[in-house]
Amino acid sequence: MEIATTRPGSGTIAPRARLRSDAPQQSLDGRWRFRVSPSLRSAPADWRDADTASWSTIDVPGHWNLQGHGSPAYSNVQMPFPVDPPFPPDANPIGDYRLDFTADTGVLAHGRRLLRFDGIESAAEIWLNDTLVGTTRGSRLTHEFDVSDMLVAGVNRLAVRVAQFSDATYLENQDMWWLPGIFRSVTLLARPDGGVHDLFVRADWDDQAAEGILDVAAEVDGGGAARLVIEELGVDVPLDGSIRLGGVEPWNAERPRLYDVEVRTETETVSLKVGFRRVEVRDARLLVNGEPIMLRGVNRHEHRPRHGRVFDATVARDELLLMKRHHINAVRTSHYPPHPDVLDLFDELGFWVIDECDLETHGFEHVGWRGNPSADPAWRDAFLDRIQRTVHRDKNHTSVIMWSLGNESHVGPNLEAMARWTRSADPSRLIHYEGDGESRYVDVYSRMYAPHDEVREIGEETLRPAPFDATPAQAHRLTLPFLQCEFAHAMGTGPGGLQEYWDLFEAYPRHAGGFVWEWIEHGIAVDGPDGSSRILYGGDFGEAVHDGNFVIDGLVDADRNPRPGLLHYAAVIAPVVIDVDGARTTVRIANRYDFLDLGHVELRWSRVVDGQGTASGTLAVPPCGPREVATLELPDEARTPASAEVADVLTIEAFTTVATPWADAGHVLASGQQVCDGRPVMPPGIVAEVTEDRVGAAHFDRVTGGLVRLGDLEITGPTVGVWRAPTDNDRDLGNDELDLPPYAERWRAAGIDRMVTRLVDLRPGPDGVVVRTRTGTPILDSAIDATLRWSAVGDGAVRLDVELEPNATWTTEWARLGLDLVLEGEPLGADVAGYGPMHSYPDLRSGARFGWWHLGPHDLTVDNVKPQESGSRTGVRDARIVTEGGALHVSTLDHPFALTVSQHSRQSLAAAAHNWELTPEGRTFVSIDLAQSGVGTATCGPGVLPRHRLHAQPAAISLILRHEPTLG
Ligand code: IPT
Repeated sequence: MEIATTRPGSGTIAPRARLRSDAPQQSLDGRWRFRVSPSLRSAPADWRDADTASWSTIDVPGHWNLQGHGSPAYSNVQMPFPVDPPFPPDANPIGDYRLDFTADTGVLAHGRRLLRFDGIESAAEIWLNDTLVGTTRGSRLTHEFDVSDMLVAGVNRLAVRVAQFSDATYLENQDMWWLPGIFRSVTLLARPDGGVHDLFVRADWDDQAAEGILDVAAEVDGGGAARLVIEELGVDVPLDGSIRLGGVEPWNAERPRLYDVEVRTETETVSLKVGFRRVEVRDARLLVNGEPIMLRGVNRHEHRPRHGRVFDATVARDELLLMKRHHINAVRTSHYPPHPDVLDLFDELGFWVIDECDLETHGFEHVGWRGNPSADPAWRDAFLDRIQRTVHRDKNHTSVIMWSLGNESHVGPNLEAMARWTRSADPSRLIHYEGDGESRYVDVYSRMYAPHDEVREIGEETLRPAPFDATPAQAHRLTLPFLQCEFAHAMGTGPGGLQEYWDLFEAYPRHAGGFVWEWIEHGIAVDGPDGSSRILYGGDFGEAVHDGNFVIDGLVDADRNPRPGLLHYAAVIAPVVIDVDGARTTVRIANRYDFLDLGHVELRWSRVVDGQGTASGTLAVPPCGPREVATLELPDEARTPASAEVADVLTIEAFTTVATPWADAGHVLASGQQVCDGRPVMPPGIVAEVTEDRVGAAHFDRVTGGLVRLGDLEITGPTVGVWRAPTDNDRDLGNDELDLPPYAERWRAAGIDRMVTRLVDLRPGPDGVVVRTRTGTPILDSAIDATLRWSAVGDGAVRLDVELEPNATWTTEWARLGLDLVLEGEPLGADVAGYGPMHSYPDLRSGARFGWWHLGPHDLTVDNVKPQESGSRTGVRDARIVTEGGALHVSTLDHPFALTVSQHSRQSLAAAAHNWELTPEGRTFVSIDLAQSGVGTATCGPGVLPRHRLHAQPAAISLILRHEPTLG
């Protein structure tokens, strides 16, 4: 087997469209015989005819290292073996696959038969009945072979030898698990004489004439004639050139109107679903059907925690429905064409798609791009073969608006050759490649992780006259729309700064949106010793080279449960924006659909005072076309003053009045609020017993000055805290502050993770106790002075007035400024009047609404695969925290606070590498934060924006605390 060439695979027929046909076909998926050898040299020579009785069996499609043969390995940019192209390492698992099968009579009835492989990682040699069929390169690309002369009636023997690594690995260094094997389907196809071998359907839309233009180029075996049939439109004509169709509707991602089209020859009928649409660039804007569009996108990898990249139709459909429910309208198929059926779903459900070629030579970055295949003529055919397979397979899909040449492959003539070929083969779509640094041979200006300021500058530059000394390349770029093919790295707690990006995308006509990196976390699930499922990441399988948890960076977890980041993103990209004026007189509705009016939307308003609904109603939305704004009067009941203690909240929700394939009618698209802070009522004052260690219900430790008990609830603290358990983003650099270490390191160096408190004094007075402390960092002289005035109020409650004052020596920004309390018993939940239900931080809060939220024990924090800070609720005015030991009620008398209630201490979170390493601590860790830093998206992209950073500053708050009895 040859696995160190620079060439494409061999023996295949020319790539062609994926067609749904009535010709017979036979799936060869199922249980195959399988054996793995540690290297090519040690792999037995007799593999094609050896007795397989001693071999094991394996699922095809599947990855062998997820089926008990070896283990998965994860690396991002780094190559897992020496960069020595085109050679793979000697230690290179070789999988031998064997299947004896009887061909169906239907398949045998036709003279021509093809054998199709939809995906084999990374290189295969295929034999049928001891005859070499051919070889494959391009793991996520379809290869078809003509086996007409090899297939026999009776038993056929198919033998496939697969190398985990090969020359192809240098072109497939995507950021994902190395998962070898035949992981997509294997199919035998009968090809009728005179059948439809290939089709290229171009369904254009003429916006001026409001007509579709259908151009179908067919390659009929034997050159015979074909008919074009569109029953719905009464079309039944000989297939010949293009036809204009009046009375059709265009396709767009918001209204994905498809027509059933058939192409019939005497011997075969192929059926397609076709949508009419035109993609173009005009005045540096991205237009579809003449209208500018906004890509509200995600990068989608194919991943399932126990099956890797093996497709499952139900999972894929559910996942796209989940995207639609969260307003995602665009997918970049990072970084390879997905399973072919996913394209059908994109067409049907409505997504703008950047279909990306299976190409990434990122590993060469580590050697300064020395020897990069993109620039080496020896690899040229391999590059062209990859894009040709991509374009041909998917060329009939309406949803595909751009072809992407690949990801992170630097520069070189081979990429330019791909672009040239693509442009000539399919001028109806745009070409994308982020790595074309000057946008010379692409149709869109694409960047990844450009910081906000740069996004603003890129938007500005098309609003000014082009500089007189612009080079031709610069002048060309100024005519292009801008998108971020990757932005907002959804790793851990984050991504912060989404709203700030989106405001810029909306502000500049050139901007066409972007794609969050990434949709899904690629955790691999295994059974732990106790039988429960554990999610693993890079390094957990003993890899010598790996990139740790960098593969856990999704808006949904590996099982596709939404992370808070998805909920915030959904609010940022919501198709309707609702603003209520402060006086509650009017509400302003902005339609952010690109094509739909708001005829399918109604508004529901509701008024909640201190948690009790007081009035509600619905409002019809006046006519409001795409990108238009409407203003509505609010009814009197929405605004009459009420006396609230906590808050008086008016919420307006936009909901759908019709069902869609992804949501029932009543689906909430957006909400807006107007929150009036209440006037807290002080419990009646009492004369409480005050001693050095007691103020009413509060019992103090005379040594520390902290609480030991509130009523019957054991409680310690408050201590002053400015640290958080570093998030993934805190541990990383951020592309805007390369001269500073990551926050986690700065915090560690400043010692804020180990602050020490000294009691300055504890003085009983006539109505309470004043405790003064100084909390300082070890090693250094930075400190925060706290004055805590405790007084007893009625109903067993205590009042706490806090003043915090940092000294002048602080140089480190803080994660937060708060009061930390530890309660006895594991947390059981919390009732919170504040912003929720999901967690929020200053730069990650678009989806949070003020409400009276009940949080169960699992809602309090986020079960991140790698533990870190999470779970803050901002704008809290009142909260009841319930633990096994009792309940603590906290409410503010002035400013709202941010509340974090955790089952684990920050030290435990920071020390654990996986969520399953954490053990119950028997306590509940509560933080009442007076200020917080944002979270940023520094794992890739900008860190915390200056306006969301927290510099040392004084703060004060007045709180009421009380122990409340719990039932049972
Ligand atoms: C960027 C990659 O394109 C993507 O595949 C992924 O690795 C992402 O980063 C990080 O998760 S490349 C990066 C060096 C900007």
